[in-house]
Order: sequence, then structure tokens, then C-alpha cells
Amino acid sequence: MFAKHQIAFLVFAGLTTLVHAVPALSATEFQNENTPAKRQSPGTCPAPFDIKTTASKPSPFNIISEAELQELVTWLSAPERKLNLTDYTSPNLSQSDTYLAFIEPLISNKTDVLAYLDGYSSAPTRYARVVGPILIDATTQIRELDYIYNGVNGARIPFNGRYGDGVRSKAIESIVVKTMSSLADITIDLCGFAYYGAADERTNASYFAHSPGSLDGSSAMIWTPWRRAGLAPYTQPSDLYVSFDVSGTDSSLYFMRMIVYNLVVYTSLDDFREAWTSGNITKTPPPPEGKRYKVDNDNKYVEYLEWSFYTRFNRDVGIQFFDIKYKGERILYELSLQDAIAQYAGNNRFQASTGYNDRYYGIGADIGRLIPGICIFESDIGTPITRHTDSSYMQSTKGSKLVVGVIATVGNYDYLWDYQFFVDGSIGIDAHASGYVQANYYRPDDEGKWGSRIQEAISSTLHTHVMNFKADFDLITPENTFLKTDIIVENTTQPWFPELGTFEMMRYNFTEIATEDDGVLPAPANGQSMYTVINKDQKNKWGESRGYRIIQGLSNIHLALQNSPWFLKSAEYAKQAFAVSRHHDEEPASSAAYSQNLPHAPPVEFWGFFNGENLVQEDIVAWVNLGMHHYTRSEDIPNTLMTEAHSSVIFAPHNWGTTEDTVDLTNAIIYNKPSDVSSTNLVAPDTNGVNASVCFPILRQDTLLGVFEHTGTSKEFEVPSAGGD
Ligand SMILES: *[C@@H]1O[C@H](CO)[C@@H](O)[C@H](O)[C@H]1NC(C)=O
Ligand SMILES: *[C@@H]1O[C@H](CO)[C@@H](O)[C@H](O)[C@H]1NC(C)=O
Ligand SMILES: *[C@@H]1O[C@H](CO)[C@@H](O)[C@H](O)[C@H]1NC(C)=O
Ligand SMILES: *[C@@H]1O[C@H](CO)[C@@H](O)[C@H](O)[C@H]1NC(C)=O
Ligand SMILES: *[C@@H]1O[C@H](CO)[C@@H](O)[C@H](O)[C@H]1NC(C)=O
Ligand SMILES: *[C@@H]1O[C@H](CO)[C@@H](O)[C@H](O)[C@H]1NC(C)=O
Ligand SMILES: *[C@@H]1O[C@H](CO)[C@@H](O)[C@H](O)[C@H]1NC(C)=O
Ligand SMILES: *[C@@H]1O[C@H](CO)[C@@H](O)[C@H](O)[C@H]1NC(C)=O
Ligand SMILES: [Cu+2]
Repeated sequence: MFAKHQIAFLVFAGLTTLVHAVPALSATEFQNENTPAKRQSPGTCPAPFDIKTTASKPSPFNIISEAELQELVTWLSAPERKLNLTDYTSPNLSQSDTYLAFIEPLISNKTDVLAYLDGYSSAPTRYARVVGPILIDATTQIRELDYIYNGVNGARIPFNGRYGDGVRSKAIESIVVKTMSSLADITIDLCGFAYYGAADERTNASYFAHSPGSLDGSSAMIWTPWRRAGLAPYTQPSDLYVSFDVSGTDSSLYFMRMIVYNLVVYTSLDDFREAWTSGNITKTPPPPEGKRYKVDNDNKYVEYLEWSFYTRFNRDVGIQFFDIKYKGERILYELSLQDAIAQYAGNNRFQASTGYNDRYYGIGADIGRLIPGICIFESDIGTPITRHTDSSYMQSTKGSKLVVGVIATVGNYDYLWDYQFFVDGSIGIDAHASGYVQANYYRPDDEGKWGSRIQEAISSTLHTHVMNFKADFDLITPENTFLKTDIIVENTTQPWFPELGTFEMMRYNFTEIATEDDGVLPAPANGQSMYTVINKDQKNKWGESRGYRIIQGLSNIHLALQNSPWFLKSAEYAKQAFAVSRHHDEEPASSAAYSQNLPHAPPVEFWGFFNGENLVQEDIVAWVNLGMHHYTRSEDIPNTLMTEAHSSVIFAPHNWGTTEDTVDLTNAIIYNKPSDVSSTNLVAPDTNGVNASVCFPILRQDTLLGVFEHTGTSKEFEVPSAGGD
């Protein structure tokens, strides 16, 4: 059995957010009316048609019905269970009560699920998390759910480490109101807001309790960062932080521990007031106007992408991009593939010495030979760019991108490169490869060292693909700087944590790549370095250097071999993750077509670009590799699969500007909660000019949950229908 006060909270492990000043919606407000959405379309676009299939076995993952869970609540609440449960719907529910807060089906052990799925066992016994098994009959028992918790406390969550639910918030709110209302005159002066309680109409500040609010459960001490209240207070911070001791169940014992304003610690209300009265507090600037998640209803801010660029076609490398601009400002002068190489391995004359420079064969020349080569289309990115649900509104920005797709067939391989221009100012490159592996004669004495056996007498061959890209950033002007931002860990102290002494804290540490001597860079271990190109002479509104970040994606590999005779000097661009050099007209490309048969004396020796030149606020070029180590397998027959043969990189704005400078909110929508939830009137959602598709009639339960669509690559959106049923 669980100890008193534990039962309800165990299940919340991992959820700790505590939001104040935003009353939680009750579940019933979201309950749908069990009316299935109509599939018949009144308009012109065809209704989606469901194609039916049946799983070979009933799911072992969705095993307990709503009705059964309700039955379980009734069973748990019976006096014979001796749980002394207070009804969780009681208006007088207090944090010292024992109550059911959460029940869910327990995921079955994998051992049992596999035994069932693989056919040698019946369906796993069904359990509910909190209590189980759920069969309500004479054999039903309660067991402590402890086998999944190997921490020092097992399944027992100390009260001070409990989940912050509404009942807990209510208890904490008392000391917060008492403290903050007594400081209202000071907070109005320093921060322009005051707090008298969530429901008090004079209140125009909000706070939340930071997490974690306890370290080991022996006490609970929270920090409350203070913000201006409003639709999205996350971007309305102030410099005021107040800490409270909220240990234990008796809220009358809670007390204010510390106030920190402008980095000065005050340990009592009197100290804080005295400093303020004597003019000994340096006032910090008020919070900025935050527009990030706000949609201007009057202006119906809807635009299509703001990108512009030139393309060029080239025999060696195919499509190249020049003068890429976003909102009229130049981001890249050039973005282009330099070469696509493949290095093979083996112990025979042919495989060991194979090293292809596809630029030699002509990546451009091979575009469109077998497949229509280029296509440009707009596509959904599969996720929203932003999304957030609050109690009073719900917003989302549909993620769209323009894709310039390039497919080249070079010999045994097809390459597919997607250049993508996102609605948020990001540029992505995705590379895929498919085709025939260059197979080897199968010899048992090779012991599989260079590939697996894939046919009676055929072995596949280990090889590496590397695709080098030139990214000549010209952020507004050509003079840019390459900045490495490391996340480093230090032991530190902070005056407001006297109880901790020294503790580990991470921070940024900046290093400019000063000269070409440092221009060859590894892939950051654990992603703990960020690479950005910045323009130190172009500051954004907040004085930060405007920049773009180079973010590694999938499989950003380079050649494993550094000294192979077959790529000795001809593929130096493919021997590190990143490189940054000074632009010179004499150094337009990292590779050359005629390198193929001159690996010891290639026309272009990439490392020759790196000769100590200054890189700070110069015209710099970043060289980035995509690729795949091809661990060949039987599935490569007949053709390599693009699902796995996939590599990517993203260039994303980094302090490029404020949201209104950078993000194209074309597809932003916001739904506001109706003031009267029980109203039968549909409140038309603010869709920022984008109306819902006629294929998805808006029903009453969609007042907060809605869908929208837009079509084509133009600014035209589908005409809405009235919807409803
Ligand atoms: C809730 O508390 C109030 C005031 O203490 C009391 O009058 C009321 O009967 C209580 N309600 C329940 C359901 O216990
Ligand atoms: C049962 O719960 C009530 C309400 O929280 C509490 O006052 C009472 O002490 C509890 N009884 C026992 C035996 O724990
Ligand atoms: C899952 O496996 C663990 C370890 O064998 C066992 O202790 C536990 O009872 C199993 N849980 C269920 C629900 O069968
Ligand atoms: C908050 O209310 C106070 C008066 O109580 C007022 O002086 C202040 O300007 C208000 N702040 C904001 C941001 O509306
Ligand atoms: C003002 O604050 C400083 C630092 O907190 C302190 O040293 C000084 O004594 C204070 N002066 C007055 C007049 O309170
Ligand atoms: C911080 O100090 C602890 C205790 O001396 C030590 O074990 C740890 O390695 C230090 N961490 C760093 C990042 O120096
Ligand atoms: C932080 O950056 C500076 C300047 O680049 C460098 O000298 C120093 O070694 C870095 N510190 C750490 C801990 O990496
Ligand atoms: C969206 O629907 C509203 C209400 O039906 C209509 O007035 C408006 O013109 C529509 N907007 C577009 C872009 O079709
Ligand atoms: Cu391959």
C-alpha cells in the first residue's frame, strides 16, 4: 500500500509545471459531443476516404476503456479499500487530503507484449497505473507500483517533491498574495505591475513557480519569476524574483525567503522596503512589448514566403543558388554543391582503389537524363512552426517550405537534393541517395570485413559518400565572422543559494575563429558547440550581432580515411566536418572535375585555401559536408533505400532580428476561448486570414480545436464554408 498522501502523486512523476494566474480548464470543457465529423464535403474538394484494415491481433497497448477506468474509481473509493479518499471533485479539496488525481492504463511489460504478439501467450494481464489489476471481482487486488522506480524512495514521493496541481497552487498562492500585495507600491514603481491574487481585478502581474521546487524532498523552496500579466506572459519578464519556503502541508507556516531585484538579494520585506525608500535600488528597464505569439487581428497578417534567390545550372554540379535574400536582405551569396564523392573499401584491386568524384562525370550533365530533373513545389513540413495552448487561447503557425528538388543520376547512383526555404527564415538541405551498390565477388576469407553476403556469390561493399557544399554567407554585407559558442561547465556560487555552496552551472563561452589556421573544424561533441556566422557590424534591435546558425542534421559525416592514396589531395574538403576560409575569386570551388584521375596532383587542393588569413569581419565562406557511411546490407538489393541513405543540414536565423523582422507569420492562426463556454454560438476563430477548408466542417467542439488548410503556391486560400452541422 502507498503511504497516505502518496497515492495520487506517484503517477505525476515528470510533470512539474505550475502555472498561476491562468485558471485551468476543466476536462469537460474539451469533451466532444461524440458526434463524428462528417465526411461528406459540401464544397468542391473531395472528402478524405478512409481505407480500412484490421490488425492481425487486438492491440495490447490500448487495453482499458473509459468506462472501466470510471468503474475503477468507484471501486477504489469504496470504504472497504480503506484508502480514505476525499472526492476529487469536492470544492473543499485540500492538499492535505488523500484523493485520486490521475489514473491511466499501465503499459504492459515488453516481455509480455512480445509473447502475445509473437503468438505464444495470451494477452497480458491488464493493469491500471495507480492500482491494479482492474478486473473488479473477488480476485481483484491492490499492489504497490514500485517495480519501475529504482530511486532511493522507491514509489514514495515525498510531499515536498509532489506534483504541483491546482490544490498545491492554491496553498502556495496564500503566501504569495500576502507577500506581494504588501509590496504592491514597490513593484508598481520598479516593474510597473502589482499582484494581489489571481482573481483580484487590480492584479496585472503574473508568476509561476520554477522547477525543481525541491532537491530531495526534504524541503520545498520555490523561486517565482515575475512577469507582466497578459495573453503570453512568457515574453514579458521583469528583473524581480521572489523565493518562498513552501515545505510541508501546513500553508500557514510558509514564508518568504528572499527577494532578488537587479541581482541584489534582500532577505526580508523590511530590508527591501528600506532600500527602496532610501533610493538605494537601481531601477532596471521595464519589460519589452512582446509580440511573438500575438496575432494582430485587425491587420490580418498573412503573407507568403519572403525569399528570393537566383539559380544557375552547371554541368559539374547541377543547380547552384546565388543571392539568397529573405525580406530583401542578403543571407547567402552562393549556396552550391561542390562535389559528390564515394570512397570504397576492400582487399581487391577494384574496390580498394575506387574513389569517385562525381563532378568529373558531371552531376549537372546527368540531371534530367533519366528522370525530369528539377521541380519546385511548396510543401507542408509535417509539423507546425509554433504551437501553444493556453487556457484562454490556442495558437499555431503552419509549417510550410518551398522546395527546390534536384535529382541527378550519376552512374550506379541517383542523388536527390532538396533545398528548402522555410517560413521562419531557415534554409535546409536534405540529401538522399539510392541506386545500385557497387557489389563485390563474395569471398568467405574476407570474413565480412568489407560487406555482407547478399547473394550466392555476391558481397556488398563498405563505402562512404560525401557531398561538399559551399555556403558563402553574406549577412547583409560580405564582411562576416565565424563564431563558435561552446557550452562549458564550471563550479560556481550564487548569493541567493547560500544553502548550496558551490554547484555546477553551464554557460556560454565565445570564440571567434580568428584566422584560417583555425578554420578547419570538427563536429561538436554532444552538440555542445554552436557554429554561427555573424555580422558584427550589423546589430539587431537588442544590440546582438545578426547571425545565422549552421545546425548539423542527420549523418554529417566526412571521410574516415585521411591519407588514402586514391583521395590523397583531391578530396581535402571531405576530410572534416566544417571549414571556414576567406573568399577569393581564385578559390571559387573546393573541387574540380579533373581531380578524378589526379588524386596526388589535383587541380584544386582545398587545404591550400587555408594560409593564415584573417577571418574576422572578412568575406568568409563556410564549407559543409553531408554524406553517409554506407554500411551495406541485403536490403540494398536491388536498390539502396533512401529512408536510411539520408543526410541534412539547416541554416537558421540566430538573433537575426526580432520576430517581426524574421518570422513570416503567414499561416499563424489563433483561437480564442469564448467567454461563455456553454454558449451555443460558434465563436469564429481568428485564423489570421486563413479560413478553414470546406473539407473539415467546424463543429461546436471545434471552438478551440480547429483545422485550416491552404492550397497551391500562390497567395490564394480556399474559400471557407459556414461549417457546422
Ligand atoms: C465546504 O466548506 C464549507 C465551509 O467550510 C462548508 O460549509 C461546506 O459544507 C463544505 N462542503 C463540503 C462538500 O464539504
Ligand atoms: C481521512 O481524510 C480526512 C480528510 O483529509 C482526514 O481529516 C482524516 O484524518 C483521514 N483519516 C485517516 C484515518 O487518515
Ligand atoms: C513487469 O516486470 C517486472 C520485472 O520482472 C515485474 O516486477 C512486474 O511485476 C511486471 N509488471 C507487470 C504489470 O506485470
Ligand atoms: C498595473 O497596475 C498599476 C496600478 O495598480 C498601474 O500603475 C500600472 O501601470 C499597471 N501596469 C500595467 C502593465 O498595466
Ligand atoms: C545601499 O546598498 C549597498 C549595497 O547593497 C549598501 O552597501 C549600502 O549600505 C546601502 N546604502 C543605504 C543608504 O542603504
Ligand atoms: C565541481 O566540483 C566538484 C567537487 O569538487 C567536482 O567533482 C567536479 O568535477 C567539479 N566540476 C567541474 C565542472 O569542474
Ligand atoms: C573560453 O573562450 C576563450 C576565448 O575564446 C578561451 O580562451 C578559453 O579557453 C575558453 N574557455 C573554456 C573553458 O573553454
Ligand atoms: C473567410 O471567411 C470569412 C467569413 O466567412 C469571409 O468573410 C472571408 O472573406 C474569408 N476569407 C478568405 C480569405 O476567403
Ligand atoms: Cu552507397
